[in-house]
Amino acid sequence: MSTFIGDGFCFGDVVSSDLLLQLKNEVLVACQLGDERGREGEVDRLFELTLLQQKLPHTFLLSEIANNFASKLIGREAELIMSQLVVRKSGSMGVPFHVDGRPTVKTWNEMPFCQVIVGVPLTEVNTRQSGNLIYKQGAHLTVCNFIKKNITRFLEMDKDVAFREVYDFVRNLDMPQLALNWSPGQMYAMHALLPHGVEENQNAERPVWYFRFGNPMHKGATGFNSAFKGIDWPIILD
Ligand SMILES: O=C(O)CCC(=O)C(=O)O
Repeated sequence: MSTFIGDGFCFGDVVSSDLLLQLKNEVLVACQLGDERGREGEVDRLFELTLLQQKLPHTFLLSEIANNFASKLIGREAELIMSQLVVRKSGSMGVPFHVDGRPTVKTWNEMPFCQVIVGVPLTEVNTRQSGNLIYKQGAHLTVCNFIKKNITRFLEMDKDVAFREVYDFVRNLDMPQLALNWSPGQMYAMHALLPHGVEENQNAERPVWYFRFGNPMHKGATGFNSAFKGIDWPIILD
């Protein structure tokens, strides 16, 4: 059985089938209203909840359920930084191992730090090569130690260069890996520093709502530094 602290991953409650049905209906609306952005060769769709939540009441309810789950894990009221519906189309490529930050922002100061990611799959995944989430068990602690050791140097570097170093470290980490299957509505949480990726999808479209929680006030170097000292990051302590 995985645990959030030891593994960097854990399952939570299963969302009720009534709610799941409503959520699936809202996905269709989200797909019409959302900001569709192709990534990795136009193979997936990504919709930012913040733009949509007024129009999607059940999705908003889901974000509150995810918030309760994240709050229990971090031991205080979790704050939603960002959320997305990620639909991996049939035929989509996989995503290599990475940790979560915002590699697209230009400087450390633009970077809100995400601490916990909650995922809610809307469909079943019961076989490999179906857009399964993969992760390296317990590797968030190794990544944390690597960043702690290099923090001063990283903060003085160009952000992209520092991130590349972290990403290279993450990809080359030789640690046990797990690929997940799930039932519809099976909520899960990952530590933001847990190396994870996604398998290619040769099967049905695979939608997952993601909710990212953290401290929006802890931007850039402040967030980075305090996070890894365990201040406001109760999951990892020295
Ligand atoms: O499940 C997905 O398709 C993407 C998950 C992921 O790697 C992420 O959101 O960081």
